[in-house]
Amino acid sequence: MVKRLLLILVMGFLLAALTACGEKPLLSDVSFSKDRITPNADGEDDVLRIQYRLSRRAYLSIYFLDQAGNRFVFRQHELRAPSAEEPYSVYFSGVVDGYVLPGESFEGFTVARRVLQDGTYTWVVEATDETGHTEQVTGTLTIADADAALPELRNFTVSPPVFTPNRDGIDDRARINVFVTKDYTSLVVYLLGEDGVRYHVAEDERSPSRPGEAGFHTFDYDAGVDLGAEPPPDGTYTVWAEVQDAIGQQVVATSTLTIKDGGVPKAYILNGEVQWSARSILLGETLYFTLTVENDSATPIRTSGPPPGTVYDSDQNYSTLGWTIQSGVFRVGIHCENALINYPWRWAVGDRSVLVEDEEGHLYLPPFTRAVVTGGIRFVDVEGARNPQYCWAGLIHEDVEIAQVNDRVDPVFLFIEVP
Ligand SMILES: [Ca+2]
Ligand SMILES: [Ca+2]
Repeated sequence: MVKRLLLILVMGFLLAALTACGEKPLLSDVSFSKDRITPNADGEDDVLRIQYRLSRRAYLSIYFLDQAGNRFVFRQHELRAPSAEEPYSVYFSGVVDGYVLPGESFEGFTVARRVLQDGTYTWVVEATDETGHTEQVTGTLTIADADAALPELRNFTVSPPVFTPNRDGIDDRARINVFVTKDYTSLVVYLLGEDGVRYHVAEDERSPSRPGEAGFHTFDYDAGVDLGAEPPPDGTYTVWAEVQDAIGQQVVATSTLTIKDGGVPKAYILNGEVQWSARSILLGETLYFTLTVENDSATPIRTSGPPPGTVYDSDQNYSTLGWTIQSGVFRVGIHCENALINYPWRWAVGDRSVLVEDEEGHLYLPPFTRAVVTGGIRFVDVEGARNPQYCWAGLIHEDVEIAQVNDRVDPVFLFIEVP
């Protein structure tokens, strides 16, 4: 008697549950607009539309099973709100999450999105509500003439692995190279920081292959410093290369790049002030100057000799003293109107008491540091027509610029008396 009552109760519950489901299926109106597509970007049968309706909040999956039962994922357990008046609608171009075929292995890149290989598949649209109740609808889809070649990324390299974008002429740029095996619609390279911020890297205009074409592509990265922007903070970044072909296949490759001592150097002659030893000298005498250089940035500024205190003869210059121009180096220079070259007399922006030396022997004025620079020019002849002539100081960023504020600083109207 008790057993029988229980049975009736259980049957009653089952009936109620069935009725509830029958009234309101979780998943309904599922349709694929085509049962065959040819994903090859020729404009014919390249895409189909998938529609479905959800009666309540659910996790939705759409996947494909090949004849052997291998699963290819288009949507994986994604939370969806109940359908409003219109059903959900999504285009499908044959491209699913990346997968690897039997016997296949890729070196140096991974496949993020890949087209289904030609064949017949069972499609499955599946919804699971928050109680764990699952419903699915299935059908058949044929893939034919798929353009299944992958846009492979080969030999993705970043060099040097550590670079110092600070305009000191040493490792200021990183070069990123990659070979793409197929014509593509987009190729992007960016640095990704641990905080999730992306820094885009532009393709070099001198890249051997045109954008969009298979071949060798190069990217030149200065961290923005050339345009005066502060580079990303020092640290190690993941460098991503992402390529996508016309049918939507995506291949990615990663490497790392470390930024060190990055920054925009800013240095000035303090107060734009130069102390000159005289306004009038006898031929054969020396004009001395004293000024202070200030590194007003968080970046060390590089310099080279000769050291402060050096006295030039007026017919000498930095080159004849053996201190040729080096790209990225800051030096104090003196120029007089009669000089034949720009700022012929140059000095390091400090002496050993304030400069620091790196492992390779390069000298730097540390961040937020001042240094007194002195020197002299002994006038051995009066070249040129002008006497008196203007002489002035400058702070030269060699092969980069002489900032306006650092050019023609505090001129002296110098008379050289010829006995
Ligand atoms: Ca097609
Ligand atoms: Ca550098």
